[in-house]
Amino acid sequence: MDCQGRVALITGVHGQDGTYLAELLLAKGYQVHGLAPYLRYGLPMDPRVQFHPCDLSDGSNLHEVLELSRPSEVYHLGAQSHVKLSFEMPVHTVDVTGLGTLRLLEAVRQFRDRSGQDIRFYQASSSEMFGKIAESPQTETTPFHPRSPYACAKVYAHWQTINYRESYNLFACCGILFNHESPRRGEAFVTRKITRAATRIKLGLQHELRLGNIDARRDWGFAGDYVEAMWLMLQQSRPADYVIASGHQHSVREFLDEVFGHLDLDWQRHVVIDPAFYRPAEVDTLLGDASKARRELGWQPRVGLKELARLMVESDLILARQEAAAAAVR
Ligand code: G4F
Repeated sequence: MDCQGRVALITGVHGQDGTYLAELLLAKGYQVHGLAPYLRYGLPMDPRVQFHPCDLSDGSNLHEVLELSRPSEVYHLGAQSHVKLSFEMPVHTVDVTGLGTLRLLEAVRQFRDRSGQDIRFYQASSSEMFGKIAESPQTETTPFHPRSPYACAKVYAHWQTINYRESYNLFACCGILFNHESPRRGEAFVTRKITRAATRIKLGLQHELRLGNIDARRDWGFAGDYVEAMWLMLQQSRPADYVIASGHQHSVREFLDEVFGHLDLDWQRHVVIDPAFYRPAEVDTLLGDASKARRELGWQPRVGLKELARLMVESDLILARQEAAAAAVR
């Protein structure tokens, strides 16, 4: 598809998904605008992305950003996205992740009505909304039972997005994405915490890894595959909501086996279970059924868990070697 000259705006552009999505859209010929709270925050960004500072908990310059960028596609990825942190900062999380979505939806609607611009909206919904699961696997029709301030905020944002579609005929899609990881994943999320620690242990830079509930089960995929699904949703003739998942489930324990095994290490000698990393309410198990996305979008994941763990370990080994070299010259 020729997308030359199309304009996209991405919120949360400095995050894992934001950077992968920006690269995908730039490669397709889009002009990409990015929105995030600070200029230097998060991952390095492609210099072709035109950056606009904007905090979703404020939103007072959203109208200006929309007028300046005039996007035909808005990808709303920005959020306070750490589940454990949301218990410590519930009001901030709900403000950014829940109300921030409403601020953006309303600004997008007003911009569309003022300018007559055809505009499509993607909402980053989350499998955390299923929480205490009502059935397995989870599909687009599985009821929600959120278990954290973060998940409650995502349910609110999800339904607001659907309401803007139904009330104002906004072309708006919710991607209910299950966990998706990569070498760019933040170090506070469990997969990256594990690959960072295991590679540092391998090089003698640390000896211990403190974790919470390692019996939790997740459906993990590769972030690079999942951003393609976001784009595909906005290319359809009708807006709809889709579960995006690998359809395979593993425990944190199994991820430890995979990563430490890859490095010829025994995780049992290094992992310490620390109650500080337990959550007041846990989501024990998540498993997605992405049949609708396969059928209607032609989407399917390419990278499985083994390959994902290998990618992350190899990337973190490079970082650990740099750290070891820097320590040696000190
Ligand atoms: O990697 P996590 O922090 O991801 P979580 O909570 O599943 O949420 C992520 O995926 C969601 C999609 O379903 C996103 F919406 C959300 O924004 C985020 O990206 O934790 C995964 C599991 C949890 O059960 C947690 O209790 O790992 C368990 N865990 C065990 N020890 C740990 C740790 N999690 C973290 N972050 N740190 C630990 O030390």
